[in-house]
Amino acid sequence: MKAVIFDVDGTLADTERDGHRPAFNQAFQAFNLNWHWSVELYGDLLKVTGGQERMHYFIQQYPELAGKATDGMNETELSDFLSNIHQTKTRLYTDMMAQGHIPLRTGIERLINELHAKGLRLAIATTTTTRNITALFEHTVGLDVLNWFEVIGAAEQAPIKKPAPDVYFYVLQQLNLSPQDCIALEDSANGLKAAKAAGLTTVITTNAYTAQEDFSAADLVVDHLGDPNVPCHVLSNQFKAINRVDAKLLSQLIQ
Ligand code: XBP
Ligand code: MG
Repeated sequence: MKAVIFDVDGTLADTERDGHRPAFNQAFQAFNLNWHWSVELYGDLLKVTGGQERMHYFIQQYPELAGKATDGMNETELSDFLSNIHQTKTRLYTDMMAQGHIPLRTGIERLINELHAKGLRLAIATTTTTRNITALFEHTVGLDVLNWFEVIGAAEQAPIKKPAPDVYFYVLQQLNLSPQDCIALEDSANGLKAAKAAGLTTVITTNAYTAQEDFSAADLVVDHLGDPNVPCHVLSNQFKAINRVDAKLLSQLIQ
């Protein structure tokens, strides 16, 4: 194992329900839209990765909730409108991160520190925007830790989002490594599809939104990575006895 590639939303931190979702809702208000994404509705909207793509899906899939606000717009006008909302949403989201209410998930800081100490290479492969990654690190473990990540593949680098493998292809190319030398950490079926389509061994940490998804293609499924006093639970069939996911276990999965 030469590198570990981390997904962001849902994997590094539970950012969706109490981060992205309320930021979207506040942005809708700022644009005088009476759109509101409930916790439950957001679970369905998460089928689509990428904030702008998710708003497109909402308008198409839930016309009774979306109302007439975008009626009469052509494709370009609609994309510009959603892009403006999304910029506001990103600002609101980063402001929210600055309040520091969203911690990293169990075991993330421990594993990042261990991998870095062992000289393993670190990368990020996400569909979210770079500013959101910076905000998450800045207000949790700090930007020094973000600097340990050699490659950051985000929305700007891979406009075709997961489940497409593009962002993983970008990261592998930048690392100049083959997928056999790397492992991906993901939390969702879309993330798993993307990582697998790029040929990567993949560990899934489930969360409330993704726990029921199909992870049969994953190499290991756990509820979280585990910490010394907080053992993880293995949800797939192998390695039942482990308490935490560490560098040794990750390299065993690759072999
Ligand atoms: C998760 C996503 C993102 C976020 C919202 O990305 O699909 O769209 O929900 O962020 P990942 P943006 O799990 O790959 O990190 O609004 O910036 O898209
Ligand atoms: Mg994710």
